Amino acid sequence: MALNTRPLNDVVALAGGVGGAKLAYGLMRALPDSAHLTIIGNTGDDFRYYGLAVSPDLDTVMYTLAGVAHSVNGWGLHDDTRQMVDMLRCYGEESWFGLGDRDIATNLLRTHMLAAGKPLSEVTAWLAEKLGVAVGLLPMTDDPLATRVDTLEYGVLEFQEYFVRHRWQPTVTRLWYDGAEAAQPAPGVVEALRQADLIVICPSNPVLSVEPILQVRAIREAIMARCVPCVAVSPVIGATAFKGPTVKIMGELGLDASAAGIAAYYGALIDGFVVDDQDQRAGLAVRHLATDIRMDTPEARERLAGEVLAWAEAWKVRAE
Ligand code: FO1
Repeated sequence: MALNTRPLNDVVALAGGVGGAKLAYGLMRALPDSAHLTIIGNTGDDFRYYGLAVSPDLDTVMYTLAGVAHSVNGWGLHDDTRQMVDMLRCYGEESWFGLGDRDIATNLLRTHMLAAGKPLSEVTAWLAEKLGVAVGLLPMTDDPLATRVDTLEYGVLEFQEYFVRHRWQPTVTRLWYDGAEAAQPAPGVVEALRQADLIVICPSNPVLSVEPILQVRAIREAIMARCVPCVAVSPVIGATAFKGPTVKIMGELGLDASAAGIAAYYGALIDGFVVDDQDQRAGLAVRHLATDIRMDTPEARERLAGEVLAWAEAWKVRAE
């Protein structure tokens, strides 16, 4: 039995929206220049908005890493305006999706490049490079894979309808991932996972943001086949999610949304779980690190990421 004792040169992080983007930013800042960071982003939230191909989670990560994300919302661009949406409202059209005017440029270019036959992974790499993002940002898949939500009040909803239009208030009765069986990992995703010295599951919603990534079978298999540590950072503190519906939706689906419940949800996918100090006595069955996991400032993101890296590096894990 050999223990993997490589230093952390290659780190791969699975990220959803705002919480994932914050830790991705921290990892980017905390890793030495010589290390490679690859972010695998969720595309289960992607949708068409009046023909525009919108990839909310990829853009949230990209804007955050580029330092241009909206400082309050976490998604969209800093200092953006909403004149296009206001004009849609004048026409009596749907205006519930607050796409910023400058954000339209990103989505126009994505739509244009996809229509010209380029895969999402290539488009994402191009956009990220133009914004000066120096880490790898890969969509989990170039294939269609859409999170769908069945609700008590409205029946089946597209993800953004559930999340934004109805502000995640409907009661979720079922969640599934359309297209998951056929979806292949985007080029570079499995290679990055195989090459990784550490895999991090960011503090994103386990069922809405991380599970779509894991539903790409080859991604789950690559993580299960790892011989390096895989650690997840909790998206909850006590009974509260940082942002969004993690606790509400997991409860509606009969899942335990406590730190211990989320660690159990990931099960054999993880070797360690990072929880808030408040949750250190939460009955965790997995090796864990308790620290302050709030990421309200850039410094806090970098500190948390640095602690995660130092912790994982120290225990050089898993028998092959
Ligand atoms: N989230 C909202 O809650 N309201 C919005 O109006 C909204 C607009 C939006 C526009 C572009 C974009 O990239 C993301 C946007 N988001 C908005 C965030 C996004 O829909 C969700 O946070 C994610 O899909 C869940 O991670």
